[in-house]
Amino acid sequence: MIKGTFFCFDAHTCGNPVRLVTSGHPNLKGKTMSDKRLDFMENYDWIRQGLMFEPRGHDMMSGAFLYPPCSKGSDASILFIETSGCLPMCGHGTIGAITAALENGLLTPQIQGKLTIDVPAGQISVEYQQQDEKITAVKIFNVASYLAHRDVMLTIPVLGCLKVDVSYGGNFYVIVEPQENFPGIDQWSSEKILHWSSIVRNAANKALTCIHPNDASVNGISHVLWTGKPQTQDSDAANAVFYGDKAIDRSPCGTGTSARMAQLYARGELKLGDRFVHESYIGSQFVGKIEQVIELHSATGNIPAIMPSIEGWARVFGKNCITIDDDDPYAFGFVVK
Ligand code: PYC
Repeated sequence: MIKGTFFCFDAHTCGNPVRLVTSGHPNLKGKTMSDKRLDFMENYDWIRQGLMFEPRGHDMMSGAFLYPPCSKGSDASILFIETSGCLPMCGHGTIGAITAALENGLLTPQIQGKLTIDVPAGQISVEYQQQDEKITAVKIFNVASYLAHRDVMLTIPVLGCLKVDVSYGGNFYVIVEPQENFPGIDQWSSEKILHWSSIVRNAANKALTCIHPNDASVNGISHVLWTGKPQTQDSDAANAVFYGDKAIDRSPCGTGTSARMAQLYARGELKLGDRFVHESYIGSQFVGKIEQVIELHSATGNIPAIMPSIEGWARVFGKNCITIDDDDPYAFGFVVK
């Protein structure tokens, strides 16, 4: 029996996939996108599994559903789906989803060139540039981002000790910079990055508690951001962001770039107003900027934070009508370990 039919626009943001699903949305409970994310994870995760995992998706697959706005003044809401679950925020996912939605008339901005979007991690603003029918650039004004843990020593069996920071940019990231036991992403193969990433993420999650001060449902380290020398002279930094079980982000990663700017700001290596060109593992670029410096209020005190922006582009390359039929033994996908 067919459990669901999903019309999708397939796109990529600077190389990383985005599947914008435009039909088959479940009716989600809750007032905020954070509530709706929890309802989706509890009751509709089969949709994510069917659309993201093989054979309909792959290790890097990520996607988004557009929903009506939850807050006053917003134009729409986005629910993110991915191989690893439902992220509180996804930068490349937002750029791809907004591009596909605007180019196909699925969003009508109240103000030309600007949008306000509710996401599970909060409310974000978006500015976009358009040439004829094409959206040529999307700039996200992301959620407050902050350095959560600094100079943490992790002991990784076989590899040795790693000194890491943990930073939040819409998801929590362990950030590993070049050091004695890690020469930099330019010196490691993608196989090596994939091998060590889940081990480092597990070790960091065992050693540290990461809970967002204003939303306890946003917790745990989900991503590892490895750094190293950029491939091009006009990039300020480079990364390989690991997510899910086997993925390296092909884009420079929006929430990763936000987390990295928050870390560098806290360490005095970036300042208010600085532009930060961040390069992905395949050499594509996002332009980041520290737009504001703020105090993030929480029950336990104020946390110094930044309000980052990230700008990138996406291209839509296909239309897809996908069914999930429970007659199919692989209706809900599979992962090859
Ligand atoms: O762009 O924020 C991002 C992202 C998260 C995971 C993959 N990309």
